[in-house]
Amino acid sequence: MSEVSGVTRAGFVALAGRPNVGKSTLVNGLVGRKVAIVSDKPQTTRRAIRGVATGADHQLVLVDLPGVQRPRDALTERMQRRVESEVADSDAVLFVVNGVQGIGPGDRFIATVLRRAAVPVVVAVNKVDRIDRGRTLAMLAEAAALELSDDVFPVSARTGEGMGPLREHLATLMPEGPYLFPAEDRSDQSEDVMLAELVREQVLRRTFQEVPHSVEVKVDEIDDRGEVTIVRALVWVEAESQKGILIGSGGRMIKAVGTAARKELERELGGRVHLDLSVRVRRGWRGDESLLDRLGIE
Ligand SMILES: Nc1nc2c(ncn2[C@@H]2O[C@H](COP(=O)(O)OP(=O)(O)OP(=O)(O)O)[C@@H](O)[C@H]2O)c(=O)[nH]1
Ligand SMILES: [Mg+2]
Repeated sequence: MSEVSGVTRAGFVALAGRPNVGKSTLVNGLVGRKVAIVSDKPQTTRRAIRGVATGADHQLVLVDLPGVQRPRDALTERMQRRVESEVADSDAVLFVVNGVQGIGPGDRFIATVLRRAAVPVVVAVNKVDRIDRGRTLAMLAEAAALELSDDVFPVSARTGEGMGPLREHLATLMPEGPYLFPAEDRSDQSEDVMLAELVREQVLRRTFQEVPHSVEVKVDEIDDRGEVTIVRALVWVEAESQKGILIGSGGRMIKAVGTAARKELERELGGRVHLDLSVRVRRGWRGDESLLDRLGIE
């Protein structure tokens, strides 16, 4: 073991921020591999996913969280409760703001919650690849004016700019101690949930308005037959009309989702995949507490 001589630090970093600011993209960047799905639709992340980033002398367990917003149903209520409990249990919070949009009331609300939590906060001003230097400096000043933290980092989760210094700094905030996960681990997600999320990501890319929020994917079967792995997944929607949209005229939409998702599954599993998708209407699944339990959204 290389750690015998030196001190190691390990702990939990919870990612907080409004929907769509780039929390999941940042987690993937820090981990160095895709562990969380990403989309341009708010509320992409529904579960608290742990991504593990292990360095020479530190391990960050990054807790990717749903974006903070006003709850609308049992699903979003659970998501918000989870954010608060994960923040309270973490060793540091990475508060992510969107450099393109500036700091708004939603960010100020989150800042109030984080102040109460009494956990050290680091602020990341993300998406600096989309803004010029003057605007970046103005954003850093706005973030510092929240008076949450003296540690404000400009980053681009997309290009990787600024990620090294951010990571080094987060590592200094972790308590001394042994690693919490094996160094080769990247995520705590079960395989069936990861595969279902990769299918949902492809649905999110192709749908609009209420449809992305109404879709959940559940993988029912993963059958490894050697030369090919057969994956069967159910795509739930909340209404017949949404089912029509997802299937598309002549089945074109579901075929496009299936083809793109199969490629992602093949990358993830490292081999050939046969993906079988069925679309089902399941009215009100977002309000069904026992179903949310079974889906592991808690
Ligand atoms: N230009 C640019 N886009 C980014 C960057 N980081 C994330 N994005 C984009 O921002 C959108 C949202 O990214 P996500 O990582 O899904 O955001 P999130 O904060 O996890 O969103 P929720 O899970 O909905 O709370 C996606 O379209 C990303 O590609 C960045 O550094 N630069
Ligand atoms: Mg996310």
